[in-house]
Amino acid sequence: MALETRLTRLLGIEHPIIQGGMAWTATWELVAAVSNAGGLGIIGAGQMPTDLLREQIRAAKRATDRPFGVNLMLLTPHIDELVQMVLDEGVTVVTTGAGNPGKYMSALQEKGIKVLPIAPSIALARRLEQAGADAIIGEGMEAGGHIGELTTMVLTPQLVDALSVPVVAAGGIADGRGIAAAFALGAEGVQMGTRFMCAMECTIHPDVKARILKARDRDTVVTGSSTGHPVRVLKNKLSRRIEELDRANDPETIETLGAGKLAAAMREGDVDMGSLMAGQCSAMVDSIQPAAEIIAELVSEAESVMRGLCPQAGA
Ligand code: TUI
Repeated sequence: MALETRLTRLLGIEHPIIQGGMAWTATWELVAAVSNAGGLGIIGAGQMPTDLLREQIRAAKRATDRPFGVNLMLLTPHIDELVQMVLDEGVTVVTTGAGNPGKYMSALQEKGIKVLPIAPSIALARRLEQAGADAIIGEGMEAGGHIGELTTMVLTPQLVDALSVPVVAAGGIADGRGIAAAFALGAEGVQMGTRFMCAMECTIHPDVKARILKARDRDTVVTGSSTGHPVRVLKNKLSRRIEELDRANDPETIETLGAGKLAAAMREGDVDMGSLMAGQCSAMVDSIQPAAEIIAELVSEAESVMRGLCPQAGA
């Protein structure tokens, strides 16, 4: 049984597994490893300077001849410049987060780039489909980083009912059981971030990987709700300080305090005062493995779970 779907055909990939485009985390080394293993690697642009992102794209191209993508974080002040550079360099796929990519859609698609916006709600997903999105990534609030309000379990089937384009489920998926569950809800692919943070090829600081491996079920918290941009992180000194500021309704201090803290965690390993963005499924990640091994394990587990649920279909 192969996990072939409209998504694998749309993107020209072997397995319907997208690696989340996490800022300061998903660099070309991880991206190329995931794409070479038959998934879709995505470079996390975050607030990266344009030249650095260009170098990342070029390095990924040298390391894989398979499709890969870039995630554009739409709150980035120089987003127009990043979009222009991506148009010039050419990638297979752009995913977007933290906003509505409507105004960039036609320019990207005219270059043959598939656009997969991330949507945390049905209304936004409908608008993005209308605007021409090739598929929609529905991200539940189990995910790490900036999140919406709905869980993956309720978001996914509603997106599948509301849309004609393929739906990719994200948030809370860490193993083959999660993939099988997403497929049961009608998704045609999954996006996973946290599991890939513990890939061998992921270049984040080893102390952050260690925190994920150690995490238990209730070790993440959503902070920054008072800013209008809630963010799920592993609990630490910074998250406790931001919780206090949320209670004091002081979004300005949160914005100031939060600046640069994701890079401080992921690049420098500041696990106390850095922003440890990671999903609830941190608790389900328990080893550091090569990306190819993660993908092979995910596919084989998903297939065996699906066969177990529906023995005739697997016969
Ligand atoms: O984008 C993410 N995850 C992220 S972005 C990020 S950087 C950041 N840091 C601090 C504050 C805010 C961002 C860290 N993690 N995931 C995809 C995602 N997109 N989650 C939620 C959304 C989203 C939210 C609102 C997408 C669209 C949207 O639209 C609002 C509108 O314009 O209608």
